[in-house]
Amino acid sequence: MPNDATLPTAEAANPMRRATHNPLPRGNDADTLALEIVEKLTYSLGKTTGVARMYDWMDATCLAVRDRIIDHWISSTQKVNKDQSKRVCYLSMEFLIGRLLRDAINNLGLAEPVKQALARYGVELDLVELLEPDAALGNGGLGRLAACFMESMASTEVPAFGYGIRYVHGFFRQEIADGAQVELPEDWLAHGNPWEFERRETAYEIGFGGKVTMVEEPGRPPRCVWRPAERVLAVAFDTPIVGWRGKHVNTLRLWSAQALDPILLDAFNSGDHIGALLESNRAEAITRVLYPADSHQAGQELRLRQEFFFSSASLQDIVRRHLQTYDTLANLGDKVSIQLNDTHPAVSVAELMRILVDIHGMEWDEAWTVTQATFSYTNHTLLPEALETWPIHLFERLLPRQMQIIYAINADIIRHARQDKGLSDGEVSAISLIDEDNGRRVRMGQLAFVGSHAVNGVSALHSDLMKETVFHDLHRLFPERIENKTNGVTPRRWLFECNPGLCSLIDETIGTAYRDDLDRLIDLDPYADDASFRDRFAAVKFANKQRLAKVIEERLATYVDPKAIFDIQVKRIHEYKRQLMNIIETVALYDQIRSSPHLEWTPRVKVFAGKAAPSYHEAKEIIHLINDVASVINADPAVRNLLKVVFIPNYNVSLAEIIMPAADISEQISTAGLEASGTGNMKFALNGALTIGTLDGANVEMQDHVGEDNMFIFGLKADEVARRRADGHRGQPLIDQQPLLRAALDSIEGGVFSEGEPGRYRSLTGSLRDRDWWMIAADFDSYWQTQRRLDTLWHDKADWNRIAVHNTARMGWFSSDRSIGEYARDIWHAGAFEKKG
Ligand code: 26V
Repeated sequence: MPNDATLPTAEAANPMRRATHNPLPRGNDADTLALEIVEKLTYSLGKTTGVARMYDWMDATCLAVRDRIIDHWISSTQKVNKDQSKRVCYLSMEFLIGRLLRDAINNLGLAEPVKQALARYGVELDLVELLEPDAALGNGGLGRLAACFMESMASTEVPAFGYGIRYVHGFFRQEIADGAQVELPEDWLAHGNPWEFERRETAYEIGFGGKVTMVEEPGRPPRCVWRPAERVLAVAFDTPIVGWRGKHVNTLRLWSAQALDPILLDAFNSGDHIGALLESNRAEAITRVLYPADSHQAGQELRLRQEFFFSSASLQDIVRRHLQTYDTLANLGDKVSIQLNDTHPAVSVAELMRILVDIHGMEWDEAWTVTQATFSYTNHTLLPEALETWPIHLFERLLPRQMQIIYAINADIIRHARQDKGLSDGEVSAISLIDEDNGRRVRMGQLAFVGSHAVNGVSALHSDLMKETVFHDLHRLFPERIENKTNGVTPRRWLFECNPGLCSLIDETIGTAYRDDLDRLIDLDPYADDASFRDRFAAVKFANKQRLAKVIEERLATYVDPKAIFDIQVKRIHEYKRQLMNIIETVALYDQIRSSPHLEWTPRVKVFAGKAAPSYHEAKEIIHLINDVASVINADPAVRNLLKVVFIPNYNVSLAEIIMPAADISEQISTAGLEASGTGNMKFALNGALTIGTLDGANVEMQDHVGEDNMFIFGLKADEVARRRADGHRGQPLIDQQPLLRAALDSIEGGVFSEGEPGRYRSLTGSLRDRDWWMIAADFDSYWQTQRRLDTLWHDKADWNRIAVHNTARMGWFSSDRSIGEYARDIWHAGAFEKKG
């Protein structure tokens, strides 16, 4: 098998080369950087400054900055190796990293000199940065969290590897045509990727299908051997992730699929030019596209192949590296922590057992102890439709040995449940790894749970609900296992980089200590009562709104007034997130403005952005409705710019960086109990937006930190939602009692926003009248009232800005450095919390 264990290294060939890396000291001044960038332009890209295009400057800048990261990368790796430090391996199907240049420049403290260096050639750094493709290797919150965590692990010096998939096509590009979403392929690798290093020597064979046989050899206990029918190669591509102040650099290792034989030469030579490439196409298909599914199960064979592909490659890599240092796998859990980011890598539990037992001959019980010590699992959703299960027949056909192992694990768990804990049949079937009721399926959540020593939710409420709902019975069996780790966001990207104006103001006011410890933002809190500070804070917000208004003008040819309230909801489009409630409230407001034009209305701009999974019909209808409402309202002179509605297409990390600092109101209005955490809520509040939201996910803890008076909470609580649903809640009786809501629905159904096709939104409004599963009719009135409270508050600028300042000042706890610190302390025992010796 071609991997770097079998190839001679430079060190082996010549021991003199073992010398530790002593990078040349490089000046951090503009002169040196200008020289280095031009050197890259010349010798790596083959261009002179005279003919270089903006793209070339972008590549050259990335490469010059990358060299400096590499210096830190090598020294970080050498230090971790020398100290034999415990490593965290973060396995995630998604890493929504976005652009990396600004992150790198800022974390290395090179923003000014790089800017000046480029300016010498008449090149603007801000424009260069815009040319970097936005790496969209994720759907939404789960993938972005993985990216924030990678940055925070580097910043807090937790030795870590991120393991995932190098999708050729990331999350689709969204356009809006006639109001509807159109999905187009995304092509982030089209011009190459300056950040990655292909490691052709780090490649592993991944098997699929085939048979399992028992092999009996003299003097050895019988063992199972899996002979896959099909094998593909997983090749590593490494991207360095540099932490704050360049202290530490970790690796994001993404796997790319290749055929073992790139071409079937015999077939080609006999004239079958297409057939000769079939095998390599089939292999490469595994890492070709990211599944655009969020909160519903993608039940495709290719998806299971992706999951196993990256899980197996990562485990083979982890085990091989471990054995380079230790002669046993018994201590794997002391030296490696593998975090399963949701259930997508859960098959790793069975695959590690196979590697330990079948390949390395470990006893089953010991292997199980090692496996549990090594893994931990984070759950990111309670939505039943998102909980992964796979049909047994598919699993068995694709992964026959892993299926046997799952049966064996299941037998052990069930025996323990019956014998030691006295569980009844009903309780046993609830914890079983096999769902017998829906055509026999493997439950990946259950597998991840039993294979881990720690299982966590991502906000306090969500972790509690996990114990009561999906993992109710497993929690009773293993009452110590579930804990909470509330999410966080990296302040580097979500404050320092995206809001330089605010950071300058904070630096001047309280100094720069908060840049190393976000809790120190609290020093800003007293300035909420300082009128001149508030004015400067508001001026920064205004400038950020002007910047967003410009983007809206450029992309949508719609003018929005930065003096109006910017009321923003950006996130994946999903019924539980209730963009529908927001747009219905907008319609009701529109009706009111038209019927009482003489009243003093507060000007508002409603901003929406987000993608809908291509197969999620209702979510796409919601996008269509938002765009239809926008066309009518924005064209109506009767509203006199008091109300504008915009849907900005193609929401991604880079757009979020412009939007977050520009919000006055952050909409976090999910049906209570359904948003596991939310992280956009944190980004907005950190940048001084006021949150209107339900007591859901991390909103609950945000309220604890910023204070009840500084958040605008409305609506049913999680337990009330559950009770109403159980009582057979219906929308129509509530709609009948709410004239504003009734009128808004009537106008949507009457075709006001879909001229000539009044039935266009019948199914959306119909389900609201009927089952109202998402509690829109139930929460509408309190949502409306709370919005009007915000209208009133807007007129008292001192009050509004005081609250905004409190939000920024009190959000320090939501740094992902704090989250990572808790994982490192309570689950991984790594980094500063490693137990040595
Ligand atoms: C994702 C995928 C992606 C690929 C296809 C199949 C599939 C099925 C289910 C899911 C679940 C996505 C779960 C998710 O993104 N959860 C979000 O995680 C955030 C980070 O913890 C959290 O802030 C959000 O509240 C939660 O919705």
